[in-house]
Amino acid sequence: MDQALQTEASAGELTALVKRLALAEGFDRVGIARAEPLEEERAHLEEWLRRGYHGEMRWMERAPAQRTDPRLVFPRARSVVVCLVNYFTPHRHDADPSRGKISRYAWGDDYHEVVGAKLKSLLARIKDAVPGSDGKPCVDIQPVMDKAWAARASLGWIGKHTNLITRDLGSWVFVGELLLNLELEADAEPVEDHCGTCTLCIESCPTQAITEPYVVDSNRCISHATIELRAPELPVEVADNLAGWLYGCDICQEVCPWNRFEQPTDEARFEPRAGQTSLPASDVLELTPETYAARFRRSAIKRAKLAGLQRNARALVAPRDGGRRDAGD
Ligand code: B12
Ligand code: SF4
Ligand code: SF4
Repeated sequence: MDQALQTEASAGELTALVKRLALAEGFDRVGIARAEPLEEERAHLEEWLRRGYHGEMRWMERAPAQRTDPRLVFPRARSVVVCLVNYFTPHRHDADPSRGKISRYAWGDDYHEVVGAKLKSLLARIKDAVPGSDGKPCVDIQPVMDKAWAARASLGWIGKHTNLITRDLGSWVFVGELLLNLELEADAEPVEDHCGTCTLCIESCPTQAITEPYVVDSNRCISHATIELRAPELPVEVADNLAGWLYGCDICQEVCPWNRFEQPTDEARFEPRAGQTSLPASDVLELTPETYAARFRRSAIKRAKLAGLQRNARALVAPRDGGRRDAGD
């Protein structure tokens, strides 16, 4: 950051301004961390990759140094402004077992677009207010560890299910960042880990994907299998324990006591499309490339591709012999 600019307004004044603008943009929570390498997190990331726990996500192997050092993503970064958006809407999954459940995060419009647009708009406001300021918006797809930054910015802790938990909104929050060239005051009072002796998420995972506290093996995770995996069939351990999920999985978060504090979001774009929180497997199997593209335009569900979604629907209606199925039984 230019020295002249930085001395015109104090770090404290700039920090207050950035936080005010973030809340005005509609973010639910905002915190600041210094743009420094994430040393401990890098060790965990490398161990996770070494064990092959990233499954199909080969792109996670690329540049762990960049993933854990924001200055390799935006060289002038001095601060990481971490912004949370609550996505909880007060709807439940359909009890009808012929329908496949969609995970909450994908009920409404694609969060990459919603959160990404808010971050871009926040950056524009900051640039207007502070001459010479610049930054880079990041949400999910950039090589930046979103949850680790949220924990660094004192917005919550990473739970044993590995999602970020806030004390007041639980874990139904998306995480995005602005890497900024402004020297801001960091929120340096970390939120304590409040998991305590609880192990509900670990015990409730139908595929034992949480192999130890704070570690998810994607190869076993329903979310990874139904969203990321491109194989023509689901892995046996997932197909036999699908628990009614068509796209993603929310079980480890649904059982978490901290999600009793969930509050409805103000963001109308996260309301379930056409009121649907689940989809009939038969409807999914009848989709054509055209009807699929129209139904899931600007939806995160597009990530699974039509072939992936239909593979998941097939696994729901016709489980393998001896397979346990919570939907349709
Ligand atoms: C890869 C990925 C996945 C993978 C792997 C999940 C994972 N745990 O990493 C899969 C496909 C399984 C996945 C699933 C989901 N994801 Co996802 N995913 C990501 C992504 C792209 C990278 C995460 C990452 O860096 N993983 C690397 C590993 C090493 O990190 P980690 O498991 O979190 O481990 C950390 C700690 O647990 C700790 N740790 C690790 N090992 C150990 C060992 C010990 C002993 C200790 C003490 C600590 C420790 O250190 C690590 C670094 O901080 C982020 C977006 C991003 N760019 O950050 C979204 C993100 C994490 N996903 C998100 C969401 C919403 C989901 C789902 C809920 C979607 C769904 N409903 O299906 C599920 C949740 C499943 C789960 N229990 O994690 C959100 C989470 C929001 C939140 N509140 O935390 C993110 C942040 C996207 C976003 N920008 O909002 N995801
Ligand atoms: S998302 Fe589902 S499968 Fe994956 S760790 Fe959580 S409960 Fe297990
Ligand atoms: S279910 Fe229990 S152990 Fe798991 S994240 Fe929530 S509080 Fe932590």
